[in-house]
Amino acid sequence: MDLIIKNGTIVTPTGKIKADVGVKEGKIALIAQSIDTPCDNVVDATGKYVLPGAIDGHTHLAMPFGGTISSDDYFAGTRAAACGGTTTVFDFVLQDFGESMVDTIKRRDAMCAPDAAVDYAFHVAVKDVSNGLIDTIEDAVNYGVPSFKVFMVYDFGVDDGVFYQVLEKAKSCNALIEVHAENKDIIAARTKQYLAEGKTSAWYHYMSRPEFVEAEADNRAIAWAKELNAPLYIVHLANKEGVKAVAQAQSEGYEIYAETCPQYLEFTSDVYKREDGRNFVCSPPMKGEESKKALWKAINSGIISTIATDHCPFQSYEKDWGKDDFTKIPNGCAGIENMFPYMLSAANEGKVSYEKAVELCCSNPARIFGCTEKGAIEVGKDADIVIYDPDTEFTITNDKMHSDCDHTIWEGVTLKGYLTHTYSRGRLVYKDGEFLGEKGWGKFVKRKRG
Ligand code: DUC
Ligand code: ZN
Ligand code: ZN
Repeated sequence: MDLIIKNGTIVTPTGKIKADVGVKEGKIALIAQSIDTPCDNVVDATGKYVLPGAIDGHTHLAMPFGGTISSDDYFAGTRAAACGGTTTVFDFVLQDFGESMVDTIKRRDAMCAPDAAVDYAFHVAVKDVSNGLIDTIEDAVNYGVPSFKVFMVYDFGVDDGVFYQVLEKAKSCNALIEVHAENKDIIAARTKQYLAEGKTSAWYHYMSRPEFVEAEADNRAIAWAKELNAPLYIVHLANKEGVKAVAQAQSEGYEIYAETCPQYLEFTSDVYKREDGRNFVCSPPMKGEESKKALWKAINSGIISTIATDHCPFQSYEKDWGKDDFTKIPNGCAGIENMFPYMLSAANEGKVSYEKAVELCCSNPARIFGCTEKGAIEVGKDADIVIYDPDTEFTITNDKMHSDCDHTIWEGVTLKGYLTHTYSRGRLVYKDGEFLGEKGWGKFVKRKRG
């Protein structure tokens, strides 16, 4: 064995077991009551949990957006991920007009491969399906990228016709369509009105896209998916009516998934009234207390399948562009390093079970997105492993984070328990507050949906 983790408690989605874990050549090679084979690298995990590395299904690294580029490039983003126990990072790659889906993937991979510190995968954000490009969705599926995203908002979003076509195509080739659901036209109308009235603070970012603006789009997207009987994955679900719509479709037997993010579970729209409210500007915005409660409930009842971050940080000086005009604030926040510790802290506090945290952050994203080698402490899987100490406390401050961003919306939030080690394919990449990985270690994860 190259590594043996002894005396820990392994967490799976269905229970906990006290066992040792043996790692050989980057894979989990043995799980047994006691592994006593000679090994130079034995780690004692007495009193600790041994968990699969998390999979963050939703990040925007080095993304051109809001007049700038998100501040974590591939190295910074994946370094921060490693230090937060996330060992697979999904990035959205924006297709160029006229570009095939596979060319989009290869273009991005050429940029990322030298930099990633943990394994990475892509979803293609579709813009153009004209002139036969729709058929290149199937080529991408065969290449190992079976998930695509459409934005119902932004200048790079698609119209309803393209969304419909993409759903139809995806169904025919076992791909999954993800959607950023908000109503673009209502946002535009409300924004125009607020600006005309001189209402320009960060609060009006929320007011321009409140609950119903997201819920309406959720319902519309779900209606089309139902009509086509195509699978649909709603990213960053943040409103209570959307939860209802997802639950209803699921109860009718449709393959509809929902993802939410820690920021929607921790904060409410009140953050936009704060002096530093612009730092919290992301889309969809944080919603009211009732939505927050509905999201927690949906997690525990199984309506929400995954947690991801929507990690898309911008520096303070860029957020400041919108001090006097909320429309000039680049949308997005940091979170890649906080997701798994946050959900494990929630488990430690009894808000969810540890098993549920593993399901949401590891096994469900692996299953839904087709990462066959990831997401579980099981013999044969990649040795992406986190060791977690439930008996410590960790207060998040930006100086302890490993992203390139100069602030975090999580500043001052105290977590119960924290990780001590992260392994990526058996290699130690994080220990006790320190990044120990390397640029270029991360590999592109080719996927196949079951
Ligand atoms: N929302 C954000 O806040 N940032 C990136 C893209 C998105 O949809
Ligand atoms: Zn989005
Ligand atoms: Zn996003």
